[in-house]
Amino acid sequence: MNVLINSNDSNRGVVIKKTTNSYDIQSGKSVLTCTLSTKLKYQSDSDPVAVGDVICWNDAGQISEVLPRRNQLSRRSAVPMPGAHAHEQVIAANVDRVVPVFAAASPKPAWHLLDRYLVSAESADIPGLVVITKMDLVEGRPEAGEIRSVAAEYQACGYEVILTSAETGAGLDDLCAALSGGLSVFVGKSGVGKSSLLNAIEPGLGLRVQATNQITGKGRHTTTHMEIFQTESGAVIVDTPGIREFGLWGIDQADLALFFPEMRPWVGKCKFGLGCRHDQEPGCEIRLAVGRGEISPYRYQSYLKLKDET
Ligand SMILES: Nc1nc2c(ncn2[C@@H]2O[C@H](COP(=O)(O)OP(=O)(O)OP(=O)(O)O)[C@@H](O)[C@H]2O)c(=O)[nH]1
Ligand SMILES: [Mg+2]
Ligand SMILES: [Zn+2]
Repeated sequence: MNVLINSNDSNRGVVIKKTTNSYDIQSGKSVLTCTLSTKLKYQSDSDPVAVGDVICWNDAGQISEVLPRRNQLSRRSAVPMPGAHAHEQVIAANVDRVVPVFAAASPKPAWHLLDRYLVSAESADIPGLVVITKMDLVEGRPEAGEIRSVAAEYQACGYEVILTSAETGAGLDDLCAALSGGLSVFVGKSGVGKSSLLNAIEPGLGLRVQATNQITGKGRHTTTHMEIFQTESGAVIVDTPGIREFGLWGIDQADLALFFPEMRPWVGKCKFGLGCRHDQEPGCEIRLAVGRGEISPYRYQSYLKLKDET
């Protein structure tokens, strides 16, 4: 398994589970629980260790070193109280695939989050794979058509989109195939069905799932920690707790269009070259491409919205 390959040294392993102040480390076939060394704890104001990290531990069973990361999927942390500083929250390290999960219904898809996940993945140079699950809830209804057109829109941008149902098993073979090799991170709002998909792929896992609120369709924040699971089919997947908001972190406004793959070919070709923010500037090739129908107006609006946040 890719992520666990480098874990054979005697005091080196991969973080496979993270709860408050405690980390499970897989090293070879064994798993041990570590805390953070004082040095690491006070090194930064955010947690220096994420699932997927390769770490070394000391004789006291504390993580003493985090090896350099290949990449990391981050978001802007929610600010706990007014006046507090936002910081980078690393969701997972050494990631091969970011998998935004949406429910076709219950909860209603919050599509505005999709471009946030994908832009964050692109900025870390991690491929994205879009999953829309609970398709059984909409088959034969008008919502199914709407979902297929959203799927087509993202496929046109070069993303693989898989429609599934943990209930009927539809799409699970395709999903397993797409997840094979490397570390995949499921991200999405609470209740969209992330843990249910894992259970459907690997029934032995028996992860806790919980019905969404019948009136609001909102999830109940059932999964409360990050954990990596390996499946018989060869997938290694991080199940994450439902995320309410996903703020962009560390993305420069000048680079944002590069993280929309369909806009990338035009970057630098506008009248104002790399100085163009692709908004009201004359001679903007991206806006012209939107006008010609080569870039989706929906994605372009999403770009403008995210630009104002960076
Ligand atoms: N009809 C239907 N229901 C599903 C499907 N997948 C999940 N559910 C239901 O949706 C509810 C929420 O599923 P979970 O797997 O707990 O969702 P989650 O994304 O892990 O939620 P958090 O752990 O809170 O982030 C449960 O009642 C599941 O049974 C599906 O494909 N079809
Ligand atoms: Mg869950
Ligand atoms: Zn431009």
